[in-house]
Amino acid sequence: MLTVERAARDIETMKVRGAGRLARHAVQALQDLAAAHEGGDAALRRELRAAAKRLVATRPTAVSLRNAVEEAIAPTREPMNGTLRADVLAATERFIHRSHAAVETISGLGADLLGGPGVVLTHCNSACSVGVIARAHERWPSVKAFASETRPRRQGLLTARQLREHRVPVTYIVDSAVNLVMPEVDWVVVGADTVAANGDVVNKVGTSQVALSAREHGVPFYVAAETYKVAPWARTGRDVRIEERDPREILEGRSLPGIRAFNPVFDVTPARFVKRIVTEAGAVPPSAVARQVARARRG
Ligand code: RI2
Repeated sequence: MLTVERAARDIETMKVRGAGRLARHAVQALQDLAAAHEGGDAALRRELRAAAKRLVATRPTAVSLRNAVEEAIAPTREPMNGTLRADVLAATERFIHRSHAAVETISGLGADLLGGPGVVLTHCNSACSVGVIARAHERWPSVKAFASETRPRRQGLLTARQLREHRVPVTYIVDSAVNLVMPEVDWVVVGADTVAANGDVVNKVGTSQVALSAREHGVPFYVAAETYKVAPWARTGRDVRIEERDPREILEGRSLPGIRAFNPVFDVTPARFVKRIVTEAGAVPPSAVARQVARARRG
């Protein structure tokens, strides 16, 4: 059984990371809580609300986490069909299933968008982006990739390994080599932690620099993200709180007396740098993503 505290720690320490994965991890903990509950609805409602608060606070920027948790505990506000326990079990199961399916759909739609062989660059480690690149490589075996290191946690290594498992030829580069290799790149594909209503994209720090370089070189910049990463309440990326983590992550054991270290985890890529956002509901220009998601949520 995955306890709420254990899931919260896994997410806080980034043992579990990647906006989609951590959303599912949190939802799994809520499902396990409901499954093990032996009391009545009122007690379960209280426990679920407290658990949701704890889980959402772990990674403040990831709207995926907040939206997923809200969906999982929606039956505490609006009863569905059965007992609260049965309703939460159904809601959590539905979210986990739908979020896996969304990655699959996005992989196919993203590959359609690339539309042929070429070189893709990605930043950080996004299941959606890896899916798009792997699917494109299945269709056009000469597809190749660059994975940027992504300091300070070097999630680019995970990306490089995952692409290799899919047999995609991949070149691992340091973040500061992105602009140098951009002339060899045909498309950039990155994931997102949060997408604002105007299409601004909040993703791993450094993403906006990759976008700047892509724009300078005329390389299309695509974002692959499930609809539950869209935050209608954030008018622009400026409305999203950017998580700052312990500066020791960037110092890697060194001490720099008298020097302030600043470790922001995400940055905002303006919508105007983004050519298309690929969700499971289709690929749209960033200005259309909020409407698309509202339509998808209405069913
Ligand atoms: P998927 C990650 O955040 C990265 O910023 C990545 O681009 C984004 O989540 C989306 O990943 P972190 O958890 O959901 O590493 O596409 O801070 O896997």
